[in-house]
Amino acid sequence: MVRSTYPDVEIQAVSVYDYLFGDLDESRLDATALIDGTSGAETTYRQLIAQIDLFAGALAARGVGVGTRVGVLCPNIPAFATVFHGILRAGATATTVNSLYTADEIANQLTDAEAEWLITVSPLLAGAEAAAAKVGIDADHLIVLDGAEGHPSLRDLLGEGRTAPEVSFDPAEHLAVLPYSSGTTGRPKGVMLTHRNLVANVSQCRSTISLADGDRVLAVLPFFHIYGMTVLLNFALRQRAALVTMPKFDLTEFLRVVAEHRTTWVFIAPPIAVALAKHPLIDQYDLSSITVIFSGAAPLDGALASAVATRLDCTVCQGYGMTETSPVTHAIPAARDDVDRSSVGMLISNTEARLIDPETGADVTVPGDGASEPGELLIRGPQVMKGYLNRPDATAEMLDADGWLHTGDVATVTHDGIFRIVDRLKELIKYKGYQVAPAVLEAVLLEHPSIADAAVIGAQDEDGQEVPKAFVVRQADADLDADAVMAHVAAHVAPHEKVRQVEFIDAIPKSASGKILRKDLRAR
Ligand code: AYL
Repeated sequence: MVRSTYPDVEIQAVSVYDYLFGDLDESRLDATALIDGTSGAETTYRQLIAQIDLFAGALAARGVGVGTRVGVLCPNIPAFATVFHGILRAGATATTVNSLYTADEIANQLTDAEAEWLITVSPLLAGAEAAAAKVGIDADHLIVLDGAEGHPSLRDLLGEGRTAPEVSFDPAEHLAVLPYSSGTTGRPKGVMLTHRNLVANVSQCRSTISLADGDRVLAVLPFFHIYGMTVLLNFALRQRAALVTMPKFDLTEFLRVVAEHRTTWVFIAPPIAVALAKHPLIDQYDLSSITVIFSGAAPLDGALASAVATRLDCTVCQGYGMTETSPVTHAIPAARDDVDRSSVGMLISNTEARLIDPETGADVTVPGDGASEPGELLIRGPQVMKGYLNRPDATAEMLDADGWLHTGDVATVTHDGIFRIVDRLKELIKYKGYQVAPAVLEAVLLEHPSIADAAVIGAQDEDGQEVPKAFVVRQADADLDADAVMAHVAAHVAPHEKVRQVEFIDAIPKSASGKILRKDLRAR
């Protein structure tokens, strides 16, 4: 077993709202909390808290409280913070939805999470309305923040001038959020994260990641995903930094926003690092404000990390974790120049890890010198989820009786506690840091009349980034080419889930019990 080398921090038994804003220093109230990167509009901490309270009050007046689940389908805009923290402040649970999802995917999540409300913005209204209709959410339960005929708007709700309700719950048990993750296998499942999980992960980040007040943080990674939710919306705000929001990634706009708002920390996923290392546009902008680029959600190549660090003259760090761990478990401390940037750094505070042989379950030996043999990474700590919603079997597969979470990732560890992720046992694919569940794509492929069988795995593109690849068995005499396969999938899934490579094959290799042998496909 490996324990974090950081001293343990106290995890306060309070709600997310109380932890983030309960003891906000008078001197910080008028500091900037949020900047809309598109319009430049600023929100101070005082304004943000007032809006959160008003929003929570308006929700409570409509019966939203402990036990209510609220879907949030919204890009990164400052109002996301009001909505998200307002929902939690009212005692309700937020289920954040990928804003790229199709109407069917939105509806699936809302149904599974038993959401009774949906909050969105007018550009996403068509999908939101279709999903709401499917799920039985009425127009008055579909809040459109910037306003739409027949729906409550943010201005309407804040304008009611209500005060936040008194709510009481046990932070260690009560669900703050239900983000979706496919975990090691199958379709997306609701990840039950309590107030304590989220408070813990922010507390752990605070003691190990050096972002501080006065920092200006680029918030381009989506708040609906656990990375943006915890690291930006919770951790950066708890540090009293300013978040500069961007609703989507576009390289030119990204560079303009960094240069204009002089952001100091930029959180990214690896594909943005590829652009920062290679794209000619980079030289046309003043990016000298950047001190740290922090990458997570998928493997970052070491040579790519150095190329970015040299070109932008900044520190590049990497973190690791998963939705099921709120998410952060490992990070490279910005000040540690000696830690290899292709590693994921060390365990953050209050966190323990084991590496086990996936076949035998035996612990891998941690050597006195050099690096260990690879083993499946197991994690234990206060950030580990309560389980998957309504799925005791899937929960039991991932979380054992002693509280160890089986990540499905393969890692090594050095004698001084530096971890490296070297492989993935689970079927999950990461495309641009987003989750893609092979099971979802395989079901879509099998709906095509000319496809007899199919399997999807992760393959690499020319930049070394992971992309979904389909192996397809055609029906006898079927006239089907790769473009037709890709077009069929694209018509049924969100853009990040598209199949990007196709190989035709005679038969999908399967075990005696009918399980797809993904290892054999990867070996081809
Ligand atoms: P999910 N290197 C390799 N693989 C990674 C890394 C990394 N740095 N980070 C995440 N993964 C993979 O739920 C790994 O397979 O959460 C892991 O099981 O969308 C899976 O992605 C989890 O995917 C941070 C910043 C964590 C971001 C995150 C990412 C959370 C992604 C800590 O400081």
